[in-house]
Amino acid sequence: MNRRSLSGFLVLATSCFGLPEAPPPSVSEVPPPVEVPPPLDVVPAGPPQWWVRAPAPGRTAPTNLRWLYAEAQPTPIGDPVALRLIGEGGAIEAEVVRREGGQVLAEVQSATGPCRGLCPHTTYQLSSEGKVLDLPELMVATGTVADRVAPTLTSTSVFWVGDGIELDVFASEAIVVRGDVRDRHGLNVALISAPLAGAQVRLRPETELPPRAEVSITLFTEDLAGNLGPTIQLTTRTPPRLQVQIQEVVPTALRDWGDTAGGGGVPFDPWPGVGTVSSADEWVELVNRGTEAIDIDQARIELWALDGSPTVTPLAGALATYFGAGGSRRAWWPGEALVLRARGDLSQRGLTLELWAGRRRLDRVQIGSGELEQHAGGSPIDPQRESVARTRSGAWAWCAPTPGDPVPNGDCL
Ligand SMILES: [Ca+2]
Ligand SMILES: [Ca+2]
Repeated sequence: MNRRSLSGFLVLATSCFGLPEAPPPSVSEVPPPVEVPPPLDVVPAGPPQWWVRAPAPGRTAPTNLRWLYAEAQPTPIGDPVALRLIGEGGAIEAEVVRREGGQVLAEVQSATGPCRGLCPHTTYQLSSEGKVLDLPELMVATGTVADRVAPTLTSTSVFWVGDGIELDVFASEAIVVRGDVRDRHGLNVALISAPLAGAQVRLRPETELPPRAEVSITLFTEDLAGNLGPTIQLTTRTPPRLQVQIQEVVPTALRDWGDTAGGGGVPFDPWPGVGTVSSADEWVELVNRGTEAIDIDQARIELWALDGSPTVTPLAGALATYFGAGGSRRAWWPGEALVLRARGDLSQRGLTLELWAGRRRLDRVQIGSGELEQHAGGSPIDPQRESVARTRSGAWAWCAPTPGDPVPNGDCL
């Protein structure tokens, strides 16, 4: 499966207003999903291939083009510092001003070509460091006109992703967005955008923001021809810091934890049933080690089970959950254990479990035979101790299962 996870996000109420020259952008209800890291994809071998992303392929570029957004995969070694647009009448320079992975945003140096900008009705090829990047997607073709019309923004929203914030900006055409996050105490963090230009841009702070902080955000927008769009100012509150730990893993269930028959009808509580035992009885126990209750719908925490058939289980989408101290999806109490049935089956060994909240990994345990693994896994060596659990010393051992009890187990081998 694709190991990149797709997450939806919750929109937070924000105050959001434009400057007098522009109508206020509306706050959208449901931002579209976006790819969140981690960097687990296999990087294709060979020299980088380039694509022009903006101006969009197949659309004519204005003759006063200022911004060019191109992407290379894999990321070139030694990022380019300049691109060159080569047309029939001559070449025009484009200086790379922003880089993010293989993405580059280049500013067209309009004084360098023969036409004070791009020449009309001309098809340009890109080159980098003297080498023409000669794929069809690399063409930039101009029409006859310059773009003098400012972009309009259709919506702006800010939302929580894990314990960070991100923003979406939607515009009437491809735009470049710059911005920063500030507070009253001197905080000043730049926003970085992905893509670097587009009609839909997602922004996130370059560095972590303090938790539970009142911050103000300013966004400056312009279109690809450099026409300034609205400046957006909004205020929001950052989310609390998430601290969640993996406490127990039962990758080889020996009891009917899912209560197929009997067991009180509460799956994954400390009283297993007497029915059939299968992989559906496997579970993972997490503990909220933070100081505040977690709304698991809002926090967007994901459990990644990386084995022969990797799965991603958003906590809000677990096949079954059991809150050990009466908590709920809206309020997973501080110190409370949450037992969940993840998607798919867990391998007995060669299993890495990771907890992700947005772009931050909260915890990880590796079960297998390698040097980095915390526990060897395999079949339980004692039928009473089928749980791979974090002990009081922090080591991992076969322990008697205690689903719903956050206290590390003393009954271990
Ligand atoms: Ca039960
Ligand atoms: Ca427990």
